[in-house]
Amino acid sequence: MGLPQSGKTSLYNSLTKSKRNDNRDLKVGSVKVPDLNLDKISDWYKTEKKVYGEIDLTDPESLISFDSSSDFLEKKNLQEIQRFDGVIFVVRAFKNESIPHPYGEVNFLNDIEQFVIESRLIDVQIIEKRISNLSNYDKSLNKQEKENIDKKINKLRELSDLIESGEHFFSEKISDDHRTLVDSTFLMAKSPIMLIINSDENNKIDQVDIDKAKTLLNQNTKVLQIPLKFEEDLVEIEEKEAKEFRNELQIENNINIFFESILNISKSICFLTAGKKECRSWILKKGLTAVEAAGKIHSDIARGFVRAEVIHIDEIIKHSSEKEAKDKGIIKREGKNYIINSGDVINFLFSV
Ligand SMILES: Nc1nc2c(ncn2[C@@H]2O[C@H](COP(=O)(O)OP(=O)(O)O)[C@@H](O)[C@H]2O)c(=O)[nH]1
Ligand SMILES: [Mg+2]
Repeated sequence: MGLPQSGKTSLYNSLTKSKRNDNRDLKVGSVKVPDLNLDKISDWYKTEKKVYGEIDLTDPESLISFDSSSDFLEKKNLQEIQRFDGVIFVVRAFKNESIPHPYGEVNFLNDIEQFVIESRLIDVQIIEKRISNLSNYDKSLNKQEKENIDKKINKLRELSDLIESGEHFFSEKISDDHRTLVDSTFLMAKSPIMLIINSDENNKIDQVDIDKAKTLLNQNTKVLQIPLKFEEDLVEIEEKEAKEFRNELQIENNINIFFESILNISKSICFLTAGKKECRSWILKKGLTAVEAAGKIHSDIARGFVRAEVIHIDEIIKHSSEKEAKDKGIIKREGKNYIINSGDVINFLFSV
């Protein structure tokens, strides 16, 4: 999300390696998530095929442009937004006279303040929509059922007022009752947000301003400075040449850090399946179990789950072969409830 001309499409293009300039539609693209562990295990197995995990990235041109937030819930937007695991918020810090800024001046702290206000309005609208759906309840409901619905509606009203007044979603004023009511509802207030400051390639943002940005959004927000125009241009040239450019201009490759942050804010990890034929990285929510990880690969593997053979990437590559690791007995046998760790290499045994 972000103001028009902040660099959202540049970001989308540099990640999906596409050249999109059509601004009309909500666009979803798959992006391969770099995983150093996958590179390591593929080298170790001398694998024929290497498959990265993917995330969906949406460039929501028509989704939000701050001042049009009243249209926000129209069309298919609400449905679409419910799928999001997090928000990447892009602000403009680059100066360029020929690209107008919607507020007339380039001031990303101001843009963030507006974003925070708009986010609350979006939440209020989402909650209002829930309330209006609930209010249209079936007339045949009995008294008790109607009372329950009215109670829910009152709680939702309270929540909406609290969010509107700037209350933090996880503050004490908002109770677990309130939170449970919107458990499966997307709200900006509870969505993980990461901030990308789109700067000129030769202009380092002051740490003081970065700290201010963090405070405005919430101290935990991950903030990255990325010169997006530069990154977008790099997509078009060879990897080797791109590296040289980077070194010359001393611009870090923040794109890798970007993906780490994405996994982090969406509370996800990567685990691996590996063999000579194919090595593959899978993205999974933190804290999920072996059988849930199996289900991510195929429902049959989850259904017929027998056990998982698990070894951490850093352990297996100390050995000369899978057979050696097996013979030494360092590959563990785990059951359905084993909690998957980042970097686990897993072989699922199943029978259907
Ligand atoms: N000079 C300069 N122009 C940039 C920079 N980043 C983006 N732009 C340009 O700003 C315009 C807006 O970017 P775009 O990604 O389309 O913004 P969106 O409306 O948020 O999708 C594009 O023409 C970009 O090429 C930058 O760092 N420096
Ligand atoms: Mg755009």
